[in-house]
Amino acid sequence: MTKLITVLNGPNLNLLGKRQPEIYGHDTLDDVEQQCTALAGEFDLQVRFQQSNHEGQLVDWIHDAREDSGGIIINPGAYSHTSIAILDALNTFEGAVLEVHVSNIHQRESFRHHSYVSQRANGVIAGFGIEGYTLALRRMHTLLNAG
Ligand code: CA2
Repeated sequence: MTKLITVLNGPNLNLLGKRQPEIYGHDTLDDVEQQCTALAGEFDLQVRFQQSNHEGQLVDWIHDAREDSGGIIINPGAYSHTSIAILDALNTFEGAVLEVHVSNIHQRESFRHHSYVSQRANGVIAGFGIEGYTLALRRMHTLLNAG
């Protein structure tokens, strides 16, 4: 059966490719979704790609993923560094969680060095640009086929 992977993006990531290309590159979130959808097809996976600027919406989508998804790939944006609510929600999810950051958060301001989500994540990718999403999807494929 085709497994569903939920790909979540947090605040301001809808602006990817439209502002600050020196940090986040030129590709848009639509480009990311297309790349993930194409790769998922090769792996017989399906992706549900969602972005919100609202913390509670991301929590609700994590709850939805509890019902139907084998894994979550999440770029929580700035909520990585602040949100215990998103961490708590992810802690209720039984599948694999992979955290993606487009930029290298460890090379940036010190307030970006800590991520609450990393405490739950099975793996973290940072600083690989948007390629991080497809790398995470490859890793998800490996994890789902390991058990
Ligand atoms: O590097 C990442 O992916 C981040 O999660 C992006 C967040 C930032 O708060 C995290 O520390 C690291 C910010 C997303 C803002 O995205 C924009 C994209 C283009 C233009 C402006 C903002």
